[in-house]
Amino acid sequence: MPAKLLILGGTGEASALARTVAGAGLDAVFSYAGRVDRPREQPVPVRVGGFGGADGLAQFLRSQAISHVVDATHPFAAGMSTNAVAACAATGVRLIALTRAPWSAGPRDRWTHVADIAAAVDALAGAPRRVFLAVGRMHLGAFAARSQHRYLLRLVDRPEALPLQGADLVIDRGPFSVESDRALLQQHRIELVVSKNSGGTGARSKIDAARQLGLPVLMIDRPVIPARDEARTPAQIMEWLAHSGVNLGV
Ligand code: 3Y8
Ligand code: NAP
Repeated sequence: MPAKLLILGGTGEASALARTVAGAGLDAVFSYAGRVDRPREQPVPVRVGGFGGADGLAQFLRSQAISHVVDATHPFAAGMSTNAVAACAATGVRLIALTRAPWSAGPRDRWTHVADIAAAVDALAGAPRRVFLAVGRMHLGAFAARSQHRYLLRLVDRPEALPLQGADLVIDRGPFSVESDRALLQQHRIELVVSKNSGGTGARSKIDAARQLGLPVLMIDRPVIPARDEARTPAQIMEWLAHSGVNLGV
């Protein structure tokens, strides 16, 4: 049976894999959740929107004759990744994750690790500070409980409404640069950076800029995801495909 890949996307690594897969002439479909207005174009066919839970994904795998799933979603996309494990187990479709190692603090980093978004909110008790809340849009509501701070937010799309009053807003999508993030932190006189431990390179510039400026970082650890095979690079994914019988024509 010819190979047909489903790439669960939405990260820089997923886009790099799509370029490799297109270059190898493999039949693939790239999937976005539909979170942002204009997601990046891809060199393979794209579908946008949820599947309808694990059962909906299993149905998609069957109806589209998907032979392999590469879960290249973000480490905080725990719902999608959990559904991928369940749907692939139910259908017997091969699954691997393309995921990046967590960041770890270096000697000059001033990190405080917290377990999740709720723990980050708890950790923001205390005197008012100027906080760069760089966790995106979906969990902003949780931080309304800590309205004593002055927040700088960076979002991909301009929102209709914000759950945080008086926040400063930057509309931008990564990847970002250390120089521009350092300037942003200085311009807004930021005293604390709140970040997900996303790993990879596309979101790390604010962490490097914080280190250069000697700023503390509240680092949110990743959610737990069910066990699955994992790879770190598109090349390892291509090896995995070759080992599972896909003819890469080389
Ligand atoms: C829709 C699709 C590529 C992928 C680029 C990566 C890097 C730039 C850095 C900051 C942190 C944040 C956020 C971030 C980064 C990459 C990558 C990454 C962080 C796009 C994209 C989609 C999304 C969804 C969006 C979330 C939000 C999170 C912004 C595309 C641009 C904060 C995560 O408004 C919303 O609803 C946004 C939602 C999930 C987290 C949140 O809770 O708000 N990403 N980001 C995907 C879909 O529809 O399936 O256009 O590329 C992808 C990228 N965002 O190909 O170059 O690989 O991670 N994305 C975090 O890491 O903390 C920004 O500002 O410093
Ligand atoms: P999530 O909470 O794990 O998933 C919630 C639901 O969104 C899933 O159950 C699924 O709906 C749908 N979904 C998520 N990713 C999808 C995809 N790639 N294709 C089709 N449907 C998808 O996911 P999330 O954290 O909102 O992330 C959404 C997207 O943004 C993903 O592509 C992810 O890679 C990207 N992203 C997320 C973050 C982050 O911080 N969370 C950062 C950067 C990029 P159904 O149950 O209906 O199938």
